[in-house]
Amino acid sequence: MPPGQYVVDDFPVLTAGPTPEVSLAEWTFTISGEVDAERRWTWEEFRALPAEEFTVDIHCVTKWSQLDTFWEGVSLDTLLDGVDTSAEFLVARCDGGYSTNLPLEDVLDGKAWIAFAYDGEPLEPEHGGPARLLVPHLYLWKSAKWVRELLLVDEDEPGFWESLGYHNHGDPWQEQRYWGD
Ligand SMILES: Nc1nc2c(c(=O)[nH]1)N[C@H]1C(S)=C(S)[C@@H](COP(=O)(O)O)O[C@H]1N2
Ligand SMILES: [Mo]
Repeated sequence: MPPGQYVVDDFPVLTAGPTPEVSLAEWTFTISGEVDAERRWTWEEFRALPAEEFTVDIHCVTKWSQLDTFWEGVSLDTLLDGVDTSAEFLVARCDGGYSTNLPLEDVLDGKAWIAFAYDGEPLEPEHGGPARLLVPHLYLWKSAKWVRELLLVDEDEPGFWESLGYHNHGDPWQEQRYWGD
C-alpha cells in the first residue's frame, strides 16, 4: 500500500459537478493535437478494438484505496499505436469540462486504459460510464471519467485539479498529493 492510504471495500464516487449524459450514438473518442492525423472512433468502432481485462489497485488522494479492482478496457498502447507525434504530454478532456494532464510515458507500456466495464458490468455513469481513463499507478484524479479526447501537446498544461493545487504528477508511492509535495 502507498503511504497514508487505507483500504475500503466499496467504491466511493468523487465528482466535481453533475454526472454528464451522452448517448452511445453521439459518443466519439478522439486523439488530437500534435498528431500526424487526428484519430476518431465511434462507440462501435471503439468497442471493436482489442480490449483487455485487468485487475489493479486504485488510490484516491483523499486516502482511500481499493485493492484488486477488475476492469475491461482498451489499452492506450492500442489507441496510440501508429500515432506519429512529437508530443511528450497529453491532456485528457471529458464531457462536463473536467481535464487532467499526464506525461505520455505514464500512459504507455501497459500503464493506462480507456475502461468501459467494471466488475464484469458496463461502467456505471457515476464512475465514468460509458468510458473513463484509468491510470492506476497514479492518484485517481488522473483517471478522468467520461473522457472523450486525448489532446497531445508539446508543453505540459495543468488540468482541473492540477490548476487548483493538486500535484502535477500524482504518484501515490511518493505521496505527491498537493503542489509542493
Ligand atoms: N470527469 C471527471 N473525472 C474525474 C473526476 C471528476 O470530477 N470529473 N474526479 C476525479 C477524482 S478526484 C477521483 S478521486 C476519481 C473518482 O472516481 P470514482 O468516482 O469512480 O471513485 O475520478 C476522477 N476523475
Ligand atoms: Mo480524488
